[in-house]
Amino acid sequence: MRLLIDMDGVIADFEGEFLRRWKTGHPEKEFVPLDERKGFYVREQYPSEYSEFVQEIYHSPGFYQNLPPIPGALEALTEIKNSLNNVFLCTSPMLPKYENCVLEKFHWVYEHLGADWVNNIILTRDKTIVKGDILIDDKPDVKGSSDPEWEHVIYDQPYNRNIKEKRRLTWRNWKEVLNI
Ligand code: U2P
Ligand code: MG
Repeated sequence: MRLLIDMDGVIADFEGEFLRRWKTGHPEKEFVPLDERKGFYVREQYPSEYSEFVQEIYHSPGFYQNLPPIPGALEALTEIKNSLNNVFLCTSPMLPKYENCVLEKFHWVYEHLGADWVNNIILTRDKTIVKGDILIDDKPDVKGSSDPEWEHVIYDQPYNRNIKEKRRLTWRNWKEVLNI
């Protein structure tokens, strides 16, 4: 089996880090608690007059590299790699402002998972052309130019709970869901 695993919202806590920085940088402004997040893009849930401030946070140097691992993810990845030959990290770059994101995603993998895993990074805007049996991803709809070969197993997050028709996984129940 070939398993594809997304990074932000699955193994790296994009939302948690965003909210921490938002509260520190803009203590006077309203914020959306994590369990009330709706819709995939954080920018779309904040008032449009805050759009620049929201983007400033995830475009800034150090944001991607300093994302805390999602609890249980690193342990699960180590176990998964011991039982499967084919495991890849499949993540999308922030565009058009890729300057920090692209390099820092590689640093993050090196620092948290080690040099071996850096060999297994797939960085693409179109995950539908990547071959695999399962893609674990927090995005409600992973679209692209092809009909994907993989099954999208959704990584459970408050902003994707409206999706009922896909199998759902967390780092607490992954063994049962994946049957590993
Ligand atoms: O936009 C490129 C990638 O950045 C992450 N992202 C961006 C905005 C946002 O609100 N939330 C978010 O997670 C995603 O990275 P990935 O999950 O593929 O690692 C998005 O694809
Ligand atoms: Mg994601």
